[in-house]
Amino acid sequence: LELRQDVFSALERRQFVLFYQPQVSAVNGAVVGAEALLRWEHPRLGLLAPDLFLPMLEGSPAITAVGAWVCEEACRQAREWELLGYRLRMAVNVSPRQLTDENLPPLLKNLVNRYDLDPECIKLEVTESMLMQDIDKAAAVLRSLQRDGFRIALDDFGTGYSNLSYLRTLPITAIKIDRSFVREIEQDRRCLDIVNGVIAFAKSLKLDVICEGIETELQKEAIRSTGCDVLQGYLIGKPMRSDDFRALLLAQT
Ligand code: G
Ligand code: G
Ligand code: MN
Ligand code: NA
Repeated sequence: LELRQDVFSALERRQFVLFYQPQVSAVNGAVVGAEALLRWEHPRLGLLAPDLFLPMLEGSPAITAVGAWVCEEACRQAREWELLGYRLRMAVNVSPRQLTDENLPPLLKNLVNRYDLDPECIKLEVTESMLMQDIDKAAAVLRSLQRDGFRIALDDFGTGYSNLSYLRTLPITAIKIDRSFVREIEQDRRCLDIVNGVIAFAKSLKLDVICEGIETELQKEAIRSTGCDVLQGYLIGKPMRSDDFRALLLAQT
């Protein structure tokens, strides 16, 4: 209850922060991207994950302001890394409300111009359930983003209905295989079979594939054997503060 009151002033109090989780090449382990993940530094309760507060904002106009802040902060950070010599792909999660907001494409276009970024470096992560809420509006927003050169990933792939028609009709450039397939990969042979199958059809559609939720070496090796391009998970790196992410970049050889 108290959270619900505080969350509406968190933005102006500058209590939101983005954490970044590394995404690495499955071939050579180089950091190729980051997923921006929102956190709320609550003055008394400490660091709060988005599941605790984003649902309270969704459905209110405040979600638009928070979403815009996330986009700007992610672009600012991508530019900072570029100036350090690292051209990374920045993945940004969008909310259902943003995905049907016709102002999202111009907002992002303005940001990449302002921060002198290639729109190819920004990847919006959307889920199937978001697309389903208002497919016509979402499709229009995605097509506009595609025209501007942004990339779009289908997050949590393999959960939900996995309606493959979205891959044909929408400008999706990547899929993120859901971590539920990775979690059981050592115990359940079918998980590996499914991942292999998804990779094969994703490649034939010329989609990039990211596997998330990799927590153990065995999972990593199993996923690498499938030919997946990019790996993400606690084994590779937990979501971290910008300072720690920079240290990770600088420690690479
Ligand atoms: O970071 P964590 O694993 O706690 O994220 C929990 C959920 O919140 C995930 O589904 C993630 O996609 C979502 N999420 C994280 N950051 C953002 C954000 O900036 N905007 C939106 N809309 N969702 C986010
Ligand atoms: O729904 P989405 O894929 O955007 O969720 C991202 C969330 O997944 C983040 O909150 C992040 O903290 C979490 N996450 C990232 N890597 C791992 C992992 O290896 N294991 C688990 N259990 N969660 C992870
Ligand atoms: Mn995501
Ligand atoms: Na996901």
